[in-house]
Amino acid sequence: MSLRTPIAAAIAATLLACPVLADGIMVVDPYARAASPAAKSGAAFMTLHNDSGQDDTLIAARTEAAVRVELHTHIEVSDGVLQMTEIEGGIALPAGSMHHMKRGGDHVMLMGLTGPLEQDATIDVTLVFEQAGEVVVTIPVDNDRKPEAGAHGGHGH
Ligand SMILES: [Cu+2]
Repeated sequence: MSLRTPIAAAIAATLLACPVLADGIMVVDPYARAASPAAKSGAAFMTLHNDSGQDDTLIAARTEAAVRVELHTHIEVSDGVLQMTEIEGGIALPAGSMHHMKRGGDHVMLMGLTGPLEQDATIDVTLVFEQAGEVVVTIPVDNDRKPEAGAHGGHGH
């Protein structure tokens, strides 16, 4: 048995258990999922906390798991019909605020997956903030996650 695997797993577990903290930006409870098992696209969801004391904006994201990454939200185009659209100017994070990305709402869109998003694998996603700069988040793949599971549980801030 290789020594490297358990150590890597332990490090990954530590990263997953704790919110990512970089210059007061916290990323809580991130997960990613494919749109469907054969889909070429997927999305990542998380809650962002800005405890940095200054206004910030999530302006972009990228990952090796997808050719193109966009910050999306859903708008209602007609009665009950939702359509995804890119968020112009990024996701604003005023000082002291939190932003909850969730299914049917804002999300990090992964377009042109470079491989299948396999259950319990992780992907590294680089979030680019106007002030805090680049923050790399290790995001577990959870294709089984129900839309609102965990939204009100877990970390309290
Ligand atoms: Cu989208």
